Amino acid sequence: MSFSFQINNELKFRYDEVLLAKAEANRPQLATEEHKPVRIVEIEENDTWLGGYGPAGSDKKIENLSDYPMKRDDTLILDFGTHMVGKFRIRLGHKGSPMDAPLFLRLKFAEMPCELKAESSDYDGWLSSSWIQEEFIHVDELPADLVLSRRYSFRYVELKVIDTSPKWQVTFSEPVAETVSSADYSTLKPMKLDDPELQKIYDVGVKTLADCMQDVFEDGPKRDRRLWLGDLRLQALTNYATFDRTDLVKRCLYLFAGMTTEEGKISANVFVKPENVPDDTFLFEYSLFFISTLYDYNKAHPDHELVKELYPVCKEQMDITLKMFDENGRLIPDENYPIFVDWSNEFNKETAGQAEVIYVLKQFIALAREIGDADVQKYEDMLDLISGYAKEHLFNQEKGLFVTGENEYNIASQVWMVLSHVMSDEMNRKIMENTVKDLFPVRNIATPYMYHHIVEALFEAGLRDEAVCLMKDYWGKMIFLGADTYWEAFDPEKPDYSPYGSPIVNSYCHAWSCTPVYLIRKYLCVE
Ligand code: RAM
Repeated sequence: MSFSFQINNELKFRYDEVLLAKAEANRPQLATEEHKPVRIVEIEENDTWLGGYGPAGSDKKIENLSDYPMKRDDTLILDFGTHMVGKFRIRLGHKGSPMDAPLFLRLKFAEMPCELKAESSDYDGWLSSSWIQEEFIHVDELPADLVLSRRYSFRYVELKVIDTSPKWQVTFSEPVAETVSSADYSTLKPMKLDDPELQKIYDVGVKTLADCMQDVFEDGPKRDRRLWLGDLRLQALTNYATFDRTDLVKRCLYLFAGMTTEEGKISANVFVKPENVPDDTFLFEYSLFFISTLYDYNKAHPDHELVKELYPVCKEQMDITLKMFDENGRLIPDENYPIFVDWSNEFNKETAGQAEVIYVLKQFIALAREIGDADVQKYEDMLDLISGYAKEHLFNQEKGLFVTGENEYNIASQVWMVLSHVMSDEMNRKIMENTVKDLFPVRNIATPYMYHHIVEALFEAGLRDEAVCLMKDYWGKMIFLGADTYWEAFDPEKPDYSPYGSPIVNSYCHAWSCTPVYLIRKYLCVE
C-alpha cells in the first residue's frame, strides 16, 4: 500500500436504514470507572524501553501532590500504573500573591514514555499532527476544576506550566481518569497458564482488546479510534475467546453491511460519530474480511438468520473481487484497491493476495451452502480455477515455496497460502519448514497483524514450537520494552519504525495485536 490517502469523493454509498437500525440496537452500554495515578515519575534515558526512555521514580510523592506548587517551565508527570482509555480531570489551585495573570498550561497524554520526549513541533509525518494527545489551556480564575472534554488513551499525563506569573504558582490535586469500555471483566473467561511468559503475553493481549472495545471495536483508542475491517476480524476472534460480546460484533457487521458503495464494495473502515459514515478508503482484503467475520461469527455462535440477512452483502463483494481474476485464475491487482497484508512495502503482495481470496472464498462457499444459494457451483468452479493457478503456476516444486512478483520468495506468500489450505496438510508442513529454513528470521514485517498470520500459519502447519517461539520473541519483546498494551506497529529490528513517519502518532494500544489470546486458546489449550 502506498503511503498516500485515498480520496474518492465522487463515490456514492447506499445507506440501508434497516441494517443501520440493527447496528444501533446492538450498541453496547459503556461502563465507566475512576482511577487515580499511582505515582509521580520522571522520564529518563533507558535503553531497555522503547525509544530509549523509561519512567523512573521521583522524589515527589503522589499523596503530597498539592504540596508542589509549580511556576513557568515546571513539569510533573503522573503515572496511572497501566493503560487507561477515558477522560481526565484535575483540580487546580493557586499559591502566593493574587492571581495577576491567567494560567497557561500544557497537558500531554502518553501511552509510552517516549511519546513525552518527542516534541510535537518537530513532527512532519504524513498523518495529521492533530492525533498528538496534547492540549494547551488558559485558565483565568483559580481555583478551578479542569475537566477535559476529550477522551485520551494514556498511562502518563505530563503537566507543564507554560506560565503563571512571578507572583504566584499553580497547585494540582485530585487527578482522576474516568475510563470507559464495553468490555465487561465479570464475563471474562479465565485463563491459567503454566508458562508465566505466556500468561503475561496473554494478559496484555486481553487488556489490549478490552481497551479497544468501545461502542465499536476500535482499532486503537488513541488513533484512528474507528472501526477497521481487518482489525475487526481479529478482534472478533479474540473476543469469542474472552469477553464474548456478540452484540458488539453484530453491531460492527451491520455497520459495514449497511453502508456499501452502490456497486456493493465494502469500505475498509467506517466512522460512527457524529453519525454513521463509511470511509472512502478501500483495501482489497479488508473488504473481503467482512465475509470472514460473518463466517467466524456463525462458527462461534451459529446464527442462520444473520447469515441469511448479510449473505447478499457478502455475495456482492465476492463478485466484485472475482472480477479481478483473469481467465487462468490469476489475480490482477489494482493499485487503487491495494492489497494490504502489512504496512511494510518492502515485499511483493500479489501471491499473498491470491491466497487471501482462496481463504475467504472457501468461507464464502460454506455460507452459500448454508443458505442454499443456487449459484454455489459457480463459486466452487472459481475456487478450483484460482487454487489451480496457485498450485500450478505459483508453487515452485523444487524450492517447496510459492513465488510472487518477479521471482520473489517471501514469508507473506507462504503464510497466506498455508492459511488458505490450498495444499494438503503434509505439504503445508513442508512449506512452513522451508519458510523457517530459507526465509526466517522474519525481516521487514512491520505489524503485529502480519506476525499474527505468521504464527497462525506455523500452528496450522503443525510447527507448534516454532509458533510459540516466535510469539514469545515478538509479543514478549514488546512487553520487555515496556508495553502495557500491544502496539500498532513494531519491527524488532527497527523499534522506532512508524508507518507514518514518526512514532509520536503511532498507537500503542492497537486491537490487531491482541491475538496471542486467540492463538493461545485455539492452539495451546485443549479445553
Ligand atoms: C491504520 C490503522 C488500522 C489499520 C489500517 C490499515 O490506519 O492502524 O488499524 O487497519 O491502518
